[in-house]
Amino acid sequence: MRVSKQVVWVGVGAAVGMALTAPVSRGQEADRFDVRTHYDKADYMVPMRDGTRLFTIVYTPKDTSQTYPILLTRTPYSIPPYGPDEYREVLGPSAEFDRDGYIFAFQDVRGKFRSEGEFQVIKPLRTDDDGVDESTDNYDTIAWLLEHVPNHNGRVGQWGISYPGWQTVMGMIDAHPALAASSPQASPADMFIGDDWHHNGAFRLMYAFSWLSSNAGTRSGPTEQRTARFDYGTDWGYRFFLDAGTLADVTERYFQDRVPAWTEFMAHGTYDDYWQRQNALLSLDGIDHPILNVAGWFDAEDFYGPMSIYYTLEEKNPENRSTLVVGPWRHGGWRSMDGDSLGCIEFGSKTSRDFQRNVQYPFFSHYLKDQGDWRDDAAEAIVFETGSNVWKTYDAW
Ligand code: PG9
Repeated sequence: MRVSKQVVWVGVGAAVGMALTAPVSRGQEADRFDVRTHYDKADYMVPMRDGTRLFTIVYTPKDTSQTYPILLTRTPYSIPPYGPDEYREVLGPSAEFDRDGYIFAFQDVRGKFRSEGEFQVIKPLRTDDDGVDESTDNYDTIAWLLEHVPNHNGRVGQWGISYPGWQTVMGMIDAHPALAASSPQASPADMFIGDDWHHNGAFRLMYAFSWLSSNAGTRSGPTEQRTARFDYGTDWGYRFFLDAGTLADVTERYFQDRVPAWTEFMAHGTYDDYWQRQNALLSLDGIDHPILNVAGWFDAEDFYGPMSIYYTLEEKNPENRSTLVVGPWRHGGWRSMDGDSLGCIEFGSKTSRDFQRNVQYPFFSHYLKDQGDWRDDAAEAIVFETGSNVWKTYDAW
């Protein structure tokens, strides 16, 4: 890690110049405004180049006196509420975006929930020009939205936490030219080396077991229903896994051949071609739009991912604007928690709100709307220092 100048980042409003999977934090509740009053909701089956149609919900501002950028999130975790008259409580990465006015697009990725097709966990990029992958699905979705959703300003931003963060990275590769700003947050980069399933090659049975059993089973067709969480039959997780037996026993008892990714994992116990083809770091060349990379110091799932993505972007695209943010958060905590404490450790301020208001929101405002305090020469790294409990900015990292 190379650090040059350090500057203590002061305060709210001094803008330095995530999961969808997670509920919004208490701090955001206070800021809520009525989405239904200000936005219309529509859903579409968006065709991909191979004919597969992906279910997409778009919220558009009722005020059509101006144009708006599109903010896209693509996820395998569903995009409820599905009913035409039911609305999300918060549309953007934080409530500031809703008030400001964006076109918000949410999509079930290929093979998940109401989308057609087959889901493949961390699908490798295509090897032939005629193939499809998550990068082409991102591209085709943006192209379709620009053509069919009225009143946009021609610019698209994308963000997501964890798997949707990885989708954001896929969108950055061979990006649609209208993609003007991306924020991958806690994205995995390499599932054998440092993220989710393995840490330095050691298989994380507990995590793979729980994630795959809820998210990766085969399905009979599109659905709005989530898979019920696996019932461990005990709240003593350690005992459960002690008793689970060998990996062959786990396969026999719990998975059989119902979860393709589990079967594949069992067949690939080393860092072979199967895993190497999933390594996003190998494909991060030619990225030429601004990127905001977000990581949490205490993220036990995907800390390697955002850090290695940042380092690789810097190495392969030295001229491109790529900013690193690291806060005192667990996985996705910058959206699901206030960030003023973790366990018994206090951080002295609501660090998630600091990030949402002073970094994330100005970043997108600048690149998608030409508004706000963010500057093209913003700090290279915006990092929370635990212990002294201050945000610091660095012009090199
Ligand atoms: N860390 C989760 C994940 C990402 C990618 C693949 C599988 C799991 C997540 O929180 O989305």
